Amino acid sequence: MSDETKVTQEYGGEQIQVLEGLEAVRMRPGMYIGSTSASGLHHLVYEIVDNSIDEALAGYCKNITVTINPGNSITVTDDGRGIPVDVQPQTGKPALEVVFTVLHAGGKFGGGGYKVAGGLHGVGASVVNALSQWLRVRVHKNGNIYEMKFSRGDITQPMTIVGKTDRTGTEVTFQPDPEMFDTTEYDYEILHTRMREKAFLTAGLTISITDDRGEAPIGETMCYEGGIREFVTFCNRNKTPIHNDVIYMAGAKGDASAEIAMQYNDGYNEFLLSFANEVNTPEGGMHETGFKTALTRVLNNYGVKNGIIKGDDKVSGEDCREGITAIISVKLTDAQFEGQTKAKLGNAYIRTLVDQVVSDQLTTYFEEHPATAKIILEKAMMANRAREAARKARENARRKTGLESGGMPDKLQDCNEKDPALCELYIVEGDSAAGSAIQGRDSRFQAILAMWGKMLNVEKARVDKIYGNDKLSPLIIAMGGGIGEEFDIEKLRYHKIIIMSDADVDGAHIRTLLLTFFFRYMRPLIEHGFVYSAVPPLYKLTRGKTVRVAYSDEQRDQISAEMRGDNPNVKIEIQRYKGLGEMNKEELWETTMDPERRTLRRITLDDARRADEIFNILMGEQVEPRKEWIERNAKYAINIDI
Ligand code: TSJ
Repeated sequence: MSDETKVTQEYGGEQIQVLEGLEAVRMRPGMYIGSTSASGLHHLVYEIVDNSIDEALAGYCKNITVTINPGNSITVTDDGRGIPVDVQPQTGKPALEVVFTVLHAGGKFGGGGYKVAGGLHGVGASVVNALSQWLRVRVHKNGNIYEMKFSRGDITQPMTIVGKTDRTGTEVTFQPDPEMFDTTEYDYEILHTRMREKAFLTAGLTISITDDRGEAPIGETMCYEGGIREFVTFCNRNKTPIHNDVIYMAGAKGDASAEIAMQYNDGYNEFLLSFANEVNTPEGGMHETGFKTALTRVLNNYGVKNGIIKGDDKVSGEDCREGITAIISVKLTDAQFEGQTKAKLGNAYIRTLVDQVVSDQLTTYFEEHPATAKIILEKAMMANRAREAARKARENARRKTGLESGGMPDKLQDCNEKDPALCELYIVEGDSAAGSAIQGRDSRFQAILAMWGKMLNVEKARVDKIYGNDKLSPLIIAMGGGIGEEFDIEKLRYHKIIIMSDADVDGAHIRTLLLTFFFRYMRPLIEHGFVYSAVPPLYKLTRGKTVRVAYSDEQRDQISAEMRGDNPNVKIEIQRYKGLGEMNKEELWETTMDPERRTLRRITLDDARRADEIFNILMGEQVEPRKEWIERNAKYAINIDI
């Protein structure tokens, strides 16, 4: 297909789509899968699996398998009806071929339409095909096994019958193209977590995931008859619930439906996960707003009506969500995803639907379960009192220390520039690295905050304790935007917050803690893309007077070959940096801090959520999940004092 190929095709009799060649995908892969980093690589799997899940939602598929094969190819199978193979009158080609070779205009990230359950199938298949070194599809249908093969989107084997079968279903195997991705190594944990999420969201569907790359296969078969109720139980698995039941609410209006499951634990964090058409909406939107408003209203109404809340002692939204674990899942045919990352649901009528469902059913639930209602309300009132006391204490502390007038912590070496958009805050672990960073930085716009020692266990702390914590309060004061519901991005003093820590166990520890802290108490910071991880080099290569650095093993080998040139016997000295502290100030500036030469990795909400999850497991009260996690992740295990 040439670059100019543009075909117009009728879809479902009404939806006109402009179709273009798959070259567009290889030209700008980020437009179609978000990025070419690990996240984009994993996205390929979701695009394929989503098709099988649509088949399950349409009622035709009960089992899905996902396998990571040796060499990092992926196989997805289902027992659905099988992709149609008949020749389409409009194109003169088998539907199967069209699914894999024709791009539907504007991918998910290009602002195009969104597929709905039972609607447009195969939307992502051509994108995955274009970005695969090779891809093979087999369809079991009409008693035959149909097979077709591709390479980088081009057909290498037209549709062929390769055998007989007595079942129906689809099987796709693809090898991501190394020319297109920064990395082609799949992370089992990431896929496992995502598939588990999909299994929770589609009650009764069985999804198996297997990693066949190691000596022995690992994997899990997941099926949850209880759907999102079981999802809540799972999320609370290393917490202590304060009431037995998971509260479940559901309702529908027209084509739209909403389901909510929730349960409170004895902690202080809010854990809310929301989905629209089984797609996670980390930035929330109308469904979350509807839930929050209704929850606050129901609790206050119940409290006033039953004499638990007296006078003006109303509880706030944040009070009502202390210690809550809630899953909100909505389905709708015209989902509008908003925000830069299309992570926020915009349809206003969904707010009304969720609000109504929660108002009616939670009120009824409380009337039928007064003991549970009392426990929940008392928790919210306790949160309210603590917050009030904390606010007073904070005001006093501010007056005493003169923080109001802009006093900055000792541990901060600030920059001269005052415009937050130009300012960077490096959070540096350890004394010696902080020393080099202070000397090596460009003090016009780079500030350094040194952090060390074990941080507070945020899991067990309420907002008031966090302000009082001697490790975190310098950070909060230096950043200037406050925390929790008070967090104000306008007051932030730096628009780049850069975590600079070693690539070792302690570095991973501090990164996990900081990301968890940002995720819980300054989430908009991550949503705005203000948080980064510095990427220090791993190796220093020296040949005579020439010095270069490498950030990975592959790069080390490549640079060493370049430096050697045609001269096989020349000595190239390779030194492994053990930590930031080993670099002198010039090296640190040149490799890690100079905006012209450094690499920064932007932290996504997904990264932060994963940190939060690891944190929960490592700091939680339950021993089993921690043991399991450490066993599974032995090679990256974070050595933490627990
Ligand atoms: F992504 C993909 F297209 F490659 C893909 C699609 C991959 C995998 C693993 C499965 C699927 C897929 C597609 N599973 N099931 C289906 N079903 C259909 O495409 C289908 C089947 C029958 C009918 C019908 O109206 O008879 C309609 C459709 C859309």
